[in-house]
Amino acid sequence: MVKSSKHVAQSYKLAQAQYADFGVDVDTAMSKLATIPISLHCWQGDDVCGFEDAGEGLSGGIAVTGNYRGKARTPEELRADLDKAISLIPGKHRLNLHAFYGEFGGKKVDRNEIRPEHFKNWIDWAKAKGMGMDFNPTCFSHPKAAEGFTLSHPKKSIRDFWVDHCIASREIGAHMGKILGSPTVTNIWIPDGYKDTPVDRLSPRQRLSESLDRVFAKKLNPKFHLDAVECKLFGIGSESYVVGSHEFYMGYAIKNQKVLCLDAGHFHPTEGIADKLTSALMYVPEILLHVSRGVRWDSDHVVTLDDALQSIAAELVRNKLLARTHIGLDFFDASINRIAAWTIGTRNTLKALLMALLEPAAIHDAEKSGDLTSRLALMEESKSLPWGAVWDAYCESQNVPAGRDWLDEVKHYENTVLSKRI
Ligand code: RNT
Ligand code: ZN
Repeated sequence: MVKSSKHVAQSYKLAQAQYADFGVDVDTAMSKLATIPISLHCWQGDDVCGFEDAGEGLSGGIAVTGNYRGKARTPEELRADLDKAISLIPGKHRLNLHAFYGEFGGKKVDRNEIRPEHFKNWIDWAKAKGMGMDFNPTCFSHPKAAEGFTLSHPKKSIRDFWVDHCIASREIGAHMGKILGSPTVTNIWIPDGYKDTPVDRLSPRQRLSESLDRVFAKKLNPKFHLDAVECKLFGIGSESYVVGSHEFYMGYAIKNQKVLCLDAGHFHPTEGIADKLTSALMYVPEILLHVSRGVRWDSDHVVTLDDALQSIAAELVRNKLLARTHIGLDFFDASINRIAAWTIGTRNTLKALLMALLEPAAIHDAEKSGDLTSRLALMEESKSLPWGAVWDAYCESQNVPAGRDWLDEVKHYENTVLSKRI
């Protein structure tokens, strides 16, 4: 059932008045929301497979489960699926690409040989939409990562290979940023670690630090390119030790003034990343968020509108951190329609930001004046303000479906396009 625009407009009017009562201007919140880009991760569309010929399975302590029909098998299909998702998400966003999604024309191009030309179609696609792009070296799903170590591998020849891959990735990122006129964040995540307890926890970290120094040796213009590093607590097969831990990268990013990537699923199961933002941003220049959802041992479930997500959005807005934060998504689910997964996760991230932008200033005033009773009371009361009506109006103003109407479009696409991919 298509929700009538009339209902959206009526509910919006009432919501506007209710928010005004709280001193909140909903139009200002919507205009601000329209300026926040979310970097959509290409890898939700094909279960983190990529387009190399090698036929290596997914490795590196991450796993995709499910076998939902219609996974993208070619760059063209992946771009078409992204187009569909983008048409259902309000605002102007970015594309986050992994290195093994290059287009190699059927040739064997190893990871250390990738060049900007292998990404031309992606860049052209983004340019035509006025989108920026972000990038990632792919340090997994490769024979030289099969021993579970890459940049910190004890063998120099293997480290060298991954250093070269990361250097090539930075050059590609800088090229994208230059062509698209917006800095590309190239994020390094490596799977390195041990399943069981190591005795030497130090040497791999020393090697990682050295490798990173080599990767970052060449200065790139921050107008076009930024470097990020991503930590993790544990992965599948690296339960006992991960070389690139939080403390490791926090230290490295501070020392070298790199962008620190915080993935919401990369900490202890009950540990949120919201409270880390103001601390980390005192010492690192910028943050990259991997908006994700950990569930038990998996770090990458589709993002729901849960407390963790709302806390992250609230921290960014309340502390005016948006200008120094790059928001990207990182989840992969093959058990549901993949375009729905993108749409749900991205819309939820935007909803959380909208809720934060609609927060009454009176809550801040109460805290400043030491009236902690009012702070709690207003915080709780504001939770039942009609943000959903503002969201629907925002979607309509951005020409995308309001409410659940986007689902009909995904179902239609599934029946007419995805079901034909056998
Ligand atoms: C893995 C990291 C990393 C990957 C992507 C594919 O745990 O979160 O960001 O998900 O690079
Ligand atoms: Zn991540």
